[in-house]
Amino acid sequence: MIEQISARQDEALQAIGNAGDATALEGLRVQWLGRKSPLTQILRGIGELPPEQRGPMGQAANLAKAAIEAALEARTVAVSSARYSQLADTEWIDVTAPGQKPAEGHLHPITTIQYEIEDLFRGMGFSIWRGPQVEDEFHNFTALNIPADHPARDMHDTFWLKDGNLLRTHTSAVQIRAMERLTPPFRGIAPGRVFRHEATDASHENTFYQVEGLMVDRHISVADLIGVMKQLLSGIFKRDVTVRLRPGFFPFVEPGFELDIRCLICGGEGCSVCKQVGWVELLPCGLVHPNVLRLGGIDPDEWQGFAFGLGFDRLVMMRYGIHDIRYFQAGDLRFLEQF
Ligand code: FA5
Repeated sequence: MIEQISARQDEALQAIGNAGDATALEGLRVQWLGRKSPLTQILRGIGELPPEQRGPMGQAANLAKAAIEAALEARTVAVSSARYSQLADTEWIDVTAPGQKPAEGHLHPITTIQYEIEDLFRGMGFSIWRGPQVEDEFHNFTALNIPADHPARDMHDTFWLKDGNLLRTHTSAVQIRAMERLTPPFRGIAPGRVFRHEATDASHENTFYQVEGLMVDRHISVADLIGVMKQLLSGIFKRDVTVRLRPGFFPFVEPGFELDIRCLICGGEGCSVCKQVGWVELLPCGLVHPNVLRLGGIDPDEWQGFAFGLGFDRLVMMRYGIHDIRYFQAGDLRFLEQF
């Protein structure tokens, strides 16, 4: 019987020594130490043996059990350390290797310049106003001193909507909304999208961006207007630019001016962007017409104002040397990824 125990023990130790993983070892533990294992059966039957055999048999069975437990323990440690060293060979990462930059989007160059302009004007105490893109005739034309039969309406080719409203042709409509809402003195800018039913070319789009500026206070003069325009252009271009001011007609300002910038694409030599004249019309402006102040509920004898309407698209073109406005909305990533 004792030889039988020893043979079983040898058999168990050999199987344990050959086990390759934790699952196999668990199976062997159940097989050799579980309730139905041969050693457990022997230990259970000891009570039925003659008394003189019980001690040696129990001792032999317990020793065999302890040897099997120790072998299982040792093999478990060996198997798991072998597994970890294998993992270290196959599943490692170099934490010092440079990461891979995920492709990420960025702001459109027109949005970037809009934010810059907003910051510049906030620094000069201007508020930022928003107005609706679908406007009514009153705010887009009539209140801006452009009556129904006025030829100035022809300058804006308008997208009319079936309900009689229109897509705003300029951000000047927001001037009127500001005057209706605010009590002077006030100053603000209104950046946004505008729409004109126009044939497109290198410098004309049918959807483009403007920023309107309006300041209403006592004793406002052309000198205030020029001062703010200079701050704006030096803040945007961060270099010397040549500008010229010439008379310009807009029914909502008097006097009205056109501020042109010497073309930064061709340096004034003449190109398709400046239509070969060397100057790009950038910034119409002027002192707010008394009629407009009146229609906005402001007394022109007490308050004066200046206003301007800057086209963003052309500004971005000048800044980055872009020779065709149509790139902005073409959705071509090869263009957009350059910013
Ligand atoms: C106006 O829209 C006036 N509301 C501006 C104004 C405001 C004058 C306040 C006086 C006082 P104009 O139509 O010239 O003006 O347009 C203003 C600017 O928008 C232009 O100088 C130009 O930079 C830009 N712009 C005009 N039409 C287009 C177009 N089709 N595509 C791209 N930019 C344009």
